Amino acid sequence: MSRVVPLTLLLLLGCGNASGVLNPRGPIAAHIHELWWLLFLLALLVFAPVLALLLYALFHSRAKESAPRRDVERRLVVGGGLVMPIVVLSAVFVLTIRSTVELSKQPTTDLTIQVIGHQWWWEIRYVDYGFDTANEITIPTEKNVRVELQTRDVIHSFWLPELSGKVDLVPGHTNAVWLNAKEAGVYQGYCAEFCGLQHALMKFQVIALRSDEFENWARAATERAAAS
Ligand SMILES: [Cu+2]
Repeated sequence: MSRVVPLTLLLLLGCGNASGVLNPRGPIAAHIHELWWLLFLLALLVFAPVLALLLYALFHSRAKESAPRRDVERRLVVGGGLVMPIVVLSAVFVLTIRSTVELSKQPTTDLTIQVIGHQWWWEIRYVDYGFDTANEITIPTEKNVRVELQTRDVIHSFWLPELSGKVDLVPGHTNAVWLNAKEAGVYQGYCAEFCGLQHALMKFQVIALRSDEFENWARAATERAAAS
């Protein structure tokens, strides 16, 4: 018991970064959240019977060989070893393909932002306005924001759990992810690919502002950039 409490606390602390996955605040994250629950339930469908059989085997001594027993064993092998994997893996395959198709659809773009990964920070370029920031991405709510992802050194991964899935930044290649925040607020983002000694510190924030507030902010930032 003395070890259970610290271990449980350690596991819960490990969930800190992933909390946003279970709290989606945009359409892409909501879709991933739904897929996560479906896969979890399918995994439970396999795990629960296996655990039940394991407990049964632990607490019941081996019975003598008999024709009815062999019949039960045959049914277990065919049902658990053939039918169930086919049903579960087919369901996982269909769900995965459905999500891949859904998430690869490209919505109309209201705003384009370039994000460039560096060891160990994020360069943000507002190409529609002509100014840059670092480690902080400001977006308008209820708009489709296309984020173009590049890297200047190694592979990084852009992960904003409450709004989108993970997308890698690959040298010599441009990937893209769409953000659409339903509510104004601050969303925490992470690099999800080990990229060197300070990888764990490579975080960023997305600040979602109402459209009119975003336009005021962008105008002021453009003026500051022009004056400097
Ligand atoms: Cu990293």
